Amino acid sequence: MNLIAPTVIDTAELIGTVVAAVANFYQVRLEQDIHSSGHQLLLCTRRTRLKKIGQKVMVGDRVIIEEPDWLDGRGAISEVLPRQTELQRPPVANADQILLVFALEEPTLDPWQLSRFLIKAESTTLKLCLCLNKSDLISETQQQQWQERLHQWGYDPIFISLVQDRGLDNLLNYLQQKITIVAGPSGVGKSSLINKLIPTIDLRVGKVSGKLQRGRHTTRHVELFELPYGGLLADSPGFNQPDLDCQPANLAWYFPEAKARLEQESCQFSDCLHLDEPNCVVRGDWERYEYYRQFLADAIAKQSALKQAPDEESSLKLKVKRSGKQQYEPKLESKKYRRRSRKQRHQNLQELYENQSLEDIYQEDR
Ligand SMILES: Nc1nc2c(ncn2[C@@H]2O[C@H](COP(=O)(O)OP(=O)(O)O)[C@@H](O)[C@H]2O)c(=O)[nH]1
Ligand SMILES: [Mg+2]
Ligand SMILES: [Zn+2]
Repeated sequence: MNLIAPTVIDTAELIGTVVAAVANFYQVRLEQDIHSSGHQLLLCTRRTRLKKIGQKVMVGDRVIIEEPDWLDGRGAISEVLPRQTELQRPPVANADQILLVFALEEPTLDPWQLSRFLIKAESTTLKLCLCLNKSDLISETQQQQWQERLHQWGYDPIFISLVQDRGLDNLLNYLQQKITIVAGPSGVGKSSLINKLIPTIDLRVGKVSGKLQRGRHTTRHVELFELPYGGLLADSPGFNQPDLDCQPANLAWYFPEAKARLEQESCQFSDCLHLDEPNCVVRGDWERYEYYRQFLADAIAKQSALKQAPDEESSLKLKVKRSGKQQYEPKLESKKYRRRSRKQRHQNLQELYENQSLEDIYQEDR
């Protein structure tokens, strides 16, 4: 135990990773072990200088902390170190990979929905790992069929069952020492998986994120959870039907089976969209070619809709509905920056989650 509070600290060297963010508060896990007898986590604000230059702080950012108050576990973020990667949805910096989780049953694995998520994940620069849960609910034969089918798509999924504790060691190998975004539709076992891998946390399991339950615990905020042997996991609930907002010309590259063709040969036209153009090397009898055509139509529609309404872009956002219809919706209006009361500054992050309104949470980052 360190009974004497250190008087001189080289604060320039104090570096940590932001593991949670709510409004103007950031929870930072320190990399150094020197103060582990006191606080490994500091609740931090952002230096005014950073606000002035418009430097945002994201979950996953490595930051420099100044003026640590070891007694209260407080500090101030003075600098954000350069990001290796940056995702907007969910907003996470420095993630290494995406762990895409689907269930084989309950809900039944839907190849179209799975493909939407796969394409979305492929369109980031992050590595992708596909994990299929609830293998206890299907037969060996069915599992093998999925394995072969997905192999044709270009994937080698990890089959797991959380209720039977199957396949988890295999999965852990992928997660250690990495920042991983856990993604997938609701009900597939993402929260159960995180609870299993990190026994000290207790995420709510079995909640379907319907309209009324889209509270900030379940959908809006991102938090990084630390694996017992190193590595961070981000739960990213709340996107059930990812938007395909990629460039139409890039779409084929997000299908591994099409990408393999493009890497071997070229289409006659460099801007080939692989529809009816002559001498196209992508068009063909691969299983997901029809999905490619549908997703391409979505991507083109979305792009031309954005072009038609450039002025509205700032106050409106384009949403693609489940039906495929597009619609502009107003973005959340951000409130003016408000000074926080002393009481509020002394709340901990957990209380803040409970008390903040959505607008407050988003006022800063819009
Ligand atoms: N049969 C079966 N059910 C599971 C398994 N893993 C999770 N579940 C159940 O699936 C439901 C949804 O789990 P949850 O973790 O909330 O999914 P999330 O919405 O993706 O976070 C819960 O009722 C879990 O108990 C599994 O391996 N097998
Ligand atoms: Mg969940
Ligand atoms: Zn082509």
